Amino acid sequence: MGEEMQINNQDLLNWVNEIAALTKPTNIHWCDGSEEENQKLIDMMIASGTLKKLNETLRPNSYLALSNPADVARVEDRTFICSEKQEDAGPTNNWMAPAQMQETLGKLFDGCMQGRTMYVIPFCMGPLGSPISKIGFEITDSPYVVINMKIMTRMGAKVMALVNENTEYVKCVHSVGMPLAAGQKDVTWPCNADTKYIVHYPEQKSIWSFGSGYGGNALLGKKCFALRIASTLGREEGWLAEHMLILGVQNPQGEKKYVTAAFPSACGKTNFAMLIPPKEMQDWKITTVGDDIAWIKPDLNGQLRAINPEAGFFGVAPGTSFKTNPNAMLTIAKNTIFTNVALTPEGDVWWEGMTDTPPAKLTDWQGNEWTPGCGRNAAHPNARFTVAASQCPSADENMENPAGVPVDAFIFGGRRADTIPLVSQAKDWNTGVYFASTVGSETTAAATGAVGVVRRDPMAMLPFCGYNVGDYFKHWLKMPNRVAKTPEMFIVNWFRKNEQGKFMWPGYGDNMRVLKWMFERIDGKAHAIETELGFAPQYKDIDWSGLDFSNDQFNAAMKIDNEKWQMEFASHKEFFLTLKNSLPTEFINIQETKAMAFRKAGAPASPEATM
Ligand code: TSX
Ligand code: MN
Repeated sequence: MGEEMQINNQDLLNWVNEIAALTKPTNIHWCDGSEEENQKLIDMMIASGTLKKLNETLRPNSYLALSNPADVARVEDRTFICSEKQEDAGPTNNWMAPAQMQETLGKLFDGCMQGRTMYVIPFCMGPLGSPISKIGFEITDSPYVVINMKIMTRMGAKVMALVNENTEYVKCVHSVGMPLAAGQKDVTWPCNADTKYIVHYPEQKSIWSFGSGYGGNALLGKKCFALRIASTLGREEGWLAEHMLILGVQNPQGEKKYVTAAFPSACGKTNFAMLIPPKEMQDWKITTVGDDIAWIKPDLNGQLRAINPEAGFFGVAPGTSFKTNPNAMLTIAKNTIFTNVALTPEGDVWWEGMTDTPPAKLTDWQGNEWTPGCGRNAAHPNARFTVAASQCPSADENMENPAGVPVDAFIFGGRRADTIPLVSQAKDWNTGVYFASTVGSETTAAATGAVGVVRRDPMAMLPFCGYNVGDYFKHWLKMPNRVAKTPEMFIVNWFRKNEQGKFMWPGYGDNMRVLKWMFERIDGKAHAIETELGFAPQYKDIDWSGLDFSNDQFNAAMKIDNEKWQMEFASHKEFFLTLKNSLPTEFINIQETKAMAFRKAGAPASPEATM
């Protein structure tokens, strides 16, 4: 196995030895990424009870892991950006001085891998050999992390072969934070129930994670590297690391464009990335490059090009069905790791929203017997599937292209019951960036207790920007200096509701109609009217074939309500105040100008207004 791999980097060897000396594992294993290695780890985890093999006929080569109930999601309040200066972490990140954090972590990591094997995972974010890709090494004491990293990244000997004495790489250290004393029996999901730290050192380009084995806390290539550290690298090197899906749109003439789209959580990013056009628009085709993260860089001609740094999908299972996302259901038909979903008596998986009628009997995500109406969730709401992107029926032909795909448009959206119209196109780059910085979703009871409060999530990056968010906005505003032509910018809202509380827009596959208008706008072919928010389609500008959607319904979904927008701009100002003095002056100007325009247009007649 790993013994045959060449390690041509002294700094790497020194670092691995240093971490081993600190964490004191029983064994060290260099991962080669081979099938044999993967199978050995799976067999070991089946024997230990961490994994259960699913029914080979119903769900070939697939496995179920159930986590500790105290370890089910990312821990944002335990996530830190440890830059030398607090100002560089900005007003939206937790910060601690690097020296102080190192002292804290030094104690926690001392001996934390005792009784365990330390795995060294060479991995590449992005296609091998791409000028946009980056290499990382994750040291972990979790075999579950290793088999997930094999799916989510390019991993093992093929990455090691690219490493020489000069290779730069991101150092990632992960421990579940539960050492085993001699003879102590392990648990099926080791973690540290009391202490968790997700720590980023943006100046050292290193990541330390302690106490959790779940998702973004433990698969350090994803949110920690590909967003928090990469956003910092992007700012230094002149590119963008974004929380965006990437999809291809092909028209009936075979012309193709690529768009990237940022949405906060629970807006259906994976569904949008795998969209199937309505029956009557089957001559349009949507293909998937990525569902979560995009690295976007100008090429030598000044064309922005995007890669998906990930090789797999780590998707939320609940809500995924043959109705909401057939491509995802087909993707996870085999070779998939499921975490915290329910188990059927036949040895298949189930989760809320997968079928209209639940099975009569299940084992729930905590391993307990479950029947419909028992009052508990069968699957945890944040239950996940881990699966190779290459298995997706809508996988784009350029998914593995080291050159990436050209970006023709950026889409930004949130989940808003009112105010935000179905679609608008920004008039210029700066107003597009402004609107992107103010997107957000209304809170649901589950998240905060307060219902209907807008939680702003700039570019869907609030939990993922590795530096000062004001500097991040300024970086976006500078992009026109780096590219030959800036992509078009669109703001969408699939989630507007009418007075009866019903969604106004059918969403899902019908979003193709909006994408078609965008496609033709990019070509300068589609008609639009000018509004206070930019450009907007009229009813006649949208393809309605096969959908019963009236002019009145459309106008309601598109309505720009003057009073609501006065409140909206006031709320932008409030949000900007929380970002303190890091905000670009461009935003303040846009806020003031737009707020004034809506006040003038909507103000009741008054002596002042008539002067
Ligand atoms: O993913 C969604 N998208 C994007 C799809 C390409 N969802 C699910 C969000 C939760 C993850 C949506 N939900 C979308 C959407 O466009 N729109 C809605 C709201 C909606 C929900 C149900 C219906 C219509 C709209 N219709 C019926 O229930 C029949
Ligand atoms: Mn995400």
